[in-house]
Amino acid sequence: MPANRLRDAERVWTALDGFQIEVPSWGFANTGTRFGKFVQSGAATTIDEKFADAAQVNALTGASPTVALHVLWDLPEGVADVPAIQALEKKYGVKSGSINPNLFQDAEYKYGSIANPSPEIRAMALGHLLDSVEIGKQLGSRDVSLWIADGSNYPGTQSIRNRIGWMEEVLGATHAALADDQRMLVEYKPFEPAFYHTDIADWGMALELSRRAGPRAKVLVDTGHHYQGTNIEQIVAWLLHLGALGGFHFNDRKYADDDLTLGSIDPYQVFRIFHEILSAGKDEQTGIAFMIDQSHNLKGKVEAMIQSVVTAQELYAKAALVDHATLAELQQQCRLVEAEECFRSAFWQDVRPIVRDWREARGLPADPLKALAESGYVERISQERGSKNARSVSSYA
Ligand code: PSV
Ligand code: MN
Repeated sequence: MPANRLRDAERVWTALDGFQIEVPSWGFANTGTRFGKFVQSGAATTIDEKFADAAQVNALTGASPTVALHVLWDLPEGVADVPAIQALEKKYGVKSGSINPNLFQDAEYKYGSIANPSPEIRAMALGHLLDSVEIGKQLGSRDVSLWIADGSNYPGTQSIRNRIGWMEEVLGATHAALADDQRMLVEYKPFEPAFYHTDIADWGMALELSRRAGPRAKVLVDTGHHYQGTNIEQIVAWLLHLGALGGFHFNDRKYADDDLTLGSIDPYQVFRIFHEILSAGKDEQTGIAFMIDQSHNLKGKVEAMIQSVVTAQELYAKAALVDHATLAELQQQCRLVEAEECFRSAFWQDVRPIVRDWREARGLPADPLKALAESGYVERISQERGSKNARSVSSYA
């Protein structure tokens, strides 16, 4: 094998050996749009089925050994559900990943949760956050991942500044409850469900609130939570520089928070994000949680999740091919076209043959999607779950 091909293969194999991406339990369940729910006969209807699907994705890709849990949807009884989850981890060989509190569904949160003017409702939200921290402790999962849906719909109807103070109090109290090996991730989103102001609308707000909460609070970047044209990789570079990057929710979008599958619209953007991470120092790279947060409602649940994990692996492999030494020299000398070509050529390289070899060497199927189709898994779950799904039109998760 020519020396440069051997070098590329080594880079890709090392990168893939160190790459894992968490799948969301809710990505296997029926979802829809605000206009209606699209039921799939194979969608997961129970937490057992979500674990089974996550295990299938991991078995075929070797890259998703953890599944993110949403507390109200997956652990409706809270801490009391922990033994059942532990039994599922054993049964299916995948672990619980990030714990996602739910502060957006209950009627009490109509005017906000941790930023609600009512002290009673803020206390209720804090109680749920502390339960989520406890669930994380008992499951041995590192990250409690907070998305705060709070905001308002009309100018002048809420004190934005009072709400900042209330959030600081609750986030500080949540941080104080974390075990030494736990982290708290603060996610931001510019709008939806609130349409005038959102209390944690961008990375600056998430960063400042995390900093004030404590050292184990970090920022979570959901790729769908930015305005059109935002340079997400620049935000990533800043967060890396500040040691404040906790992790990602990957999905893709064309217009807003579309929740389309990872890399489906703009794979170059995912490559650019991975490049920022891989070009950072080893310490800065450690601990970044890669997670998928998408609710594909037209594509088959398990197929789309495998497609997303495979796409992530391929884009990560491409980013690993960037020649950092050459690029740094070209950047330093401002040789713009050569620098861009050096960067771009890694993106355009077809890494799929190398990734296939890596899969086979690790005892995985060379083509995970084909292996899924041949396994008959989707047909089997569609049969087993079909009648339950026909009846489940009214429940979201
Ligand atoms: C909100 O849009 C979000 O990105 C949050 O991460 C939620 O936990 C998730 O989607 C699930 O709906
Ligand atoms: Mn998200």
